[in-house]
Amino acid sequence: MVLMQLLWTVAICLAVTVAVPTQEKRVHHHSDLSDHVHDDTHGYQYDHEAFLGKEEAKTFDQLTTEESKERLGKIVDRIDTNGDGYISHGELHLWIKHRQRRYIEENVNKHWNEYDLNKDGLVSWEEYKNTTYGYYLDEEFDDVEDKASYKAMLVRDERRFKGADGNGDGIATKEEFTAFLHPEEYDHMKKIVVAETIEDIDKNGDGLINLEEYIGDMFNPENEESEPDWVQTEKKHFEEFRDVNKDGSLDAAEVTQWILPGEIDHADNEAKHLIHETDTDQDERLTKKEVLGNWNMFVGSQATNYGEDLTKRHDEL
Ligand SMILES: *[C@@H]1O[C@H](CO)[C@@H](O)[C@H](O)[C@H]1NC(C)=O
Ligand SMILES: [Ca+2]
Ligand SMILES: [Ca+2]
Repeated sequence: MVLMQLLWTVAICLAVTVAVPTQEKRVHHHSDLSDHVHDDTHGYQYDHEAFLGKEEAKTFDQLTTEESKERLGKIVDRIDTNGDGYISHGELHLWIKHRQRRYIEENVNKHWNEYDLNKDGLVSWEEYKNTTYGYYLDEEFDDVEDKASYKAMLVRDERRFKGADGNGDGIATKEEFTAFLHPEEYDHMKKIVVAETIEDIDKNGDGLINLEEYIGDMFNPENEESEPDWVQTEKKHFEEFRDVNKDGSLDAAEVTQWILPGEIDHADNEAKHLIHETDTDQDERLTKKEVLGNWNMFVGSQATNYGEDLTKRHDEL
């Protein structure tokens, strides 16, 4: 009995976890502050990467507790830009935002040299095209179906590249290339992100997403498979929330609201979180003493890593 119930629970959980990502996969969030799950009961890696940036967090992981605390103290002075001896929410928010920005930059830098073939510090459309599609567009690449889909992707990439390339000279600066790779971070690229999504889902080519197309993007019934409950929920969702003007289809404005919702500000949330966990006298700002008193939430060290390993091992049992 108990086992059956357990199996059922697992089955239901699986159904839910399968359902949510299909619908969610279209939604573009700002990149998160860390790839780690934010769960402080399992260690502070998320907080460390948010507070320090990914690379810097790794450096701290090699330090002793004393070194780590000492460097943290210096960082506190840097965050306190108005020098009043307190870290306000505004100061911490700005600091984390700058770290986040660096995270995106690091991501672009990782690929930059592959694309910048002639090493002139710029990436032309042709350089990008050759690097990404060179092989597939080659005469000898004769998988016709794949070739067609690569060609379609090429057309899409070219439009996105042109959108990111502000002055239209076919050559991207690093900033422009960042907009190309991370369009959801840039207001002027949002139209293109929406257009790409509509093209993916719009099967009859009218430039709108009707209910059938919307569901078809998430659910492909196999044979006689009966419709799962979450599909009903999604249909309701479409009618009640997504199709704001109730004309039966989603236009660009409605798709924008869906896939680029009023943004979650991860940096703001993280600043609030760190202050909430650290502010012992509850005056809503942090002194250096408070930060150092809760140092292992902000930065790592060899000592905290050891602790996290123990937690992991415990979980696996
Ligand atoms: C891209 O590839 C073509 C064909 O191989 C070549 O002629 C052209 O010079 C390449 N362009 C760049 C910028 O590498
Ligand atoms: Ca349509
Ligand atoms: Ca305080």
